[in-house]
Amino acid sequence: MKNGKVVWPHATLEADIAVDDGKIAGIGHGDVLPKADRVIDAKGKFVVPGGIDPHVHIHAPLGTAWTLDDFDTGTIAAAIGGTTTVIDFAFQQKGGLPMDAIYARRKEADNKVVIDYSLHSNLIEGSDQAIEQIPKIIEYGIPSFKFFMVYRKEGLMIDDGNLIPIIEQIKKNGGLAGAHTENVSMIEYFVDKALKKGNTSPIYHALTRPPISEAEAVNRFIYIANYLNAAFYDFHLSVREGVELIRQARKEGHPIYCETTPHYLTLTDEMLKRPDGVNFICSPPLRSKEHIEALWQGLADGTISVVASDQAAFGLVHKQPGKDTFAKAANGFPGSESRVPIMFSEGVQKGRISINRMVAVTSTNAAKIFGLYPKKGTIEIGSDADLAILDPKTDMKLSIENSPYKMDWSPYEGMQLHGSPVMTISKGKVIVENEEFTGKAGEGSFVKRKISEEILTSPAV
Ligand code: DUC
Ligand code: ZN
Ligand code: ZN
Repeated sequence: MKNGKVVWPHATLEADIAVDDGKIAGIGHGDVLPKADRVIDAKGKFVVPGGIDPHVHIHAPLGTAWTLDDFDTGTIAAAIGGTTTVIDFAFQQKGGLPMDAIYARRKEADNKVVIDYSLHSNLIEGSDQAIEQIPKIIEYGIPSFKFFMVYRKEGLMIDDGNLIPIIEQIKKNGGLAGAHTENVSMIEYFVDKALKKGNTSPIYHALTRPPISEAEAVNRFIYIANYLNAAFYDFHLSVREGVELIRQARKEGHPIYCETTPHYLTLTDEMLKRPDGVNFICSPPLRSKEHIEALWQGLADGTISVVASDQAAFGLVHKQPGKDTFAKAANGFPGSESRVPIMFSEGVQKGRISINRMVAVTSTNAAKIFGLYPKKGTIEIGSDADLAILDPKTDMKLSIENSPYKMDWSPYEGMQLHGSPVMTISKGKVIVENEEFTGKAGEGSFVKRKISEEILTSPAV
């Protein structure tokens, strides 16, 4: 690859990149690099590490419904959007063991994924046997965990008392605890009250999960993690107060990390008032402009380390039941394919973050936090040749018309993008070119992860 502007979190350099046997073999200028079978000219374009999307739910049972993608269509969508690694979830079953969920998920994914992938362990019951398995899960190469502080009635919540022995065990074995932070009791109270009054329209989804219900849970998890001297990753942060709490904890030196998503950065709760408002139900809910601005600020100043998609490909069929009452709509949006394009167009091209920061939050930081670095998330000799080429000159409208898989709606319908990925390379092979996917199912692999001591003991990224 020649003539591109190669981007890292701390530098941008015009350079050529040589690839051999799926790895980066050289970075420099043409005459010093080995001759190549194919030379890709990236003049006028950015060459970035392939995106890492550490929060996707491919063909997953969330609530009562299954998301509509599969490990082939789901990872093709990610690849089309410049992403070369995803981290999905292995949901422990009721009465089951977390390792069994991991084996089942691998069976489903291994022959289908088109890019490399990993899993988080999502514990929904902290039984003694489940806690006993934590060292084995980490040893297996899955050192990150997610818990729900909400969804008590659905049987998914881990309560605060149970969190203590779980986090202790994770910390002792070199893992990272993460959570969906919403205050369950407040939300149950507000939802019951709204429904009793007949307040069932979509906007009540947001009104019954006010910012305090998220901020309080972020604060509580930070307290618990700090008390146990443990690291913590907050999934899908959406509120200003949460940004402030995490900024303060990191300033004090605690290893606290968080992610936000493109939908919290670009869509407001006003969407819930539209005739198709029911489609815009997700949890935590979309927020007002004040929160969007705080999230961009947090991204720019280093408080927010990661932008993930929270891909949950629910179609209209899953959203429509919410027309009777917001409580019945499936929670979540498709969008893994739009994550890097939106961050490039809305973030870099609009001057909110630099291209270097974009690389950090869409790739390098996730690689570091979740233990994929330097194999993934950077352009260095010996790293996997996972690359995306971004063209700042392309214009594209996000629409269901050009959706890479069979979705019947897009939360970003009509959003105009200036600049987008035009090529994706996974382990040295071009898998997306001219908007066409050219890879194959099963070419991705499960990647074992190990998180560094630095990440687990200080706010390292
Ligand atoms: N949490 C997620 O991470 N994704 C979709 C729904 C939810 O509650
Ligand atoms: Zn969640
Ligand atoms: Zn999610």
